[in-house]
Amino acid sequence: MSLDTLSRAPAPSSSASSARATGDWRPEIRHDWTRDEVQKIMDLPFPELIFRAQLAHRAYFDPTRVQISTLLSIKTGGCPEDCAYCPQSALHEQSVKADKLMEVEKVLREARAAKAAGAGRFCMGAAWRSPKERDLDTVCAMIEGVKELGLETCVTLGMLDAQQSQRLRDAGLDYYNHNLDTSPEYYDKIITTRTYQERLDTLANVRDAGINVCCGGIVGMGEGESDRAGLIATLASLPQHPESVPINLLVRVAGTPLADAEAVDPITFARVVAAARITMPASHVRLAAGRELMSDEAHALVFLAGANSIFCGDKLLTTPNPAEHRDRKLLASLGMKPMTDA
Ligand code: SAM
Ligand code: DTB
Ligand code: SF4
Repeated sequence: MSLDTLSRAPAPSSSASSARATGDWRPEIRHDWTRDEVQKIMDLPFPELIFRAQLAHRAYFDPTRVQISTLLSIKTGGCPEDCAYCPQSALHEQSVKADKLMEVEKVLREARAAKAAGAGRFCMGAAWRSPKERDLDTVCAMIEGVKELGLETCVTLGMLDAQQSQRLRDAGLDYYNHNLDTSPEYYDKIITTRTYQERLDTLANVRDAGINVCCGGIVGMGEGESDRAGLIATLASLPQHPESVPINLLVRVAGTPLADAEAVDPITFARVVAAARITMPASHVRLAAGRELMSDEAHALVFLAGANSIFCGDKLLTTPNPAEHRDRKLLASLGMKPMTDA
């Protein structure tokens, strides 16, 4: 979908009852986005950018619906990787306390509560470089149990080889989350213990096993505009777009090397989300970490920019997330609803 194609798109109809206001028009799904093209999109005058993001969004989704995921840390802390943003790295001066892998029954209790609270997808995260075989047995049991509750399943366990990916698929896993985090060029300022190529290899293994891919990155780690464009261009040029694209606003955690990173304003953040929406129009774009400190107005802006997924529940993995009642009130005030609601 070129900028030209987008500008030739039909104007939305004025019918309030038509959620997909662009009728049958669909922006072309491309896999050859360049950083320059993405940069040009991100730099558009804001009203133009939001209009284009809305056109792309409405061609594939009902813009009043939000996909709700719940996150649970099934194995917290003690991670051998050195990701500069992460409070779970054992290599940072002040990291969270390390726990053992949770018991299956305890995880299923949390999943039942998430379902009762309206979640459609249950995501389980482990602070591992990659899973050990014995741990994978337990995670597979968790996946089977969560699926039986009628929830979609997602796990994020670090690097996976082809065989591990297949085992997870056989257990019924729907999504695997593994982020690229930033541009290829900025990556080694943030992580030195695993390479960008290793991340791409894990994504290919997951894809080849037939699991849906959840892959995005983080804004606010001191990267430049060109790195943000580089991240989106890399994601949008994968052979198949990730079905879910989490865009995290850095949660600046004391004791991590990025604790004092310069804050990114909501307009800059919304520009990145809009670029993700325009370049990957059929994907769920998630407003992921960073919502706790975002105003309702900033949330509204990011939804207008094309985000249509959030994590609900008062905790992400180790850091706070808005309370459930705040999210319920926010969605109601915007006239938006969870995708699973009638
Ligand atoms: N250990 C696994 C891995 O890194 O692949 C899975 C868990 S890891 C916490 C999942 C993702 O959470 C990271 O790739 C990163 O994008 C995001 N994340 C972690 N800490 C964050 C923070 N402080 N702010 C924003 N996003 C963060
Ligand atoms: C993703 O992109 N964001 C989520 C999920 N995938 C696993 C994690 C956010 C973690 C924020 C820091 C924390 O709570 O530890
Ligand atoms: Fe470990 Fe994942 Fe945190 Fe990196 S992001 S330190 S791999 S838990």
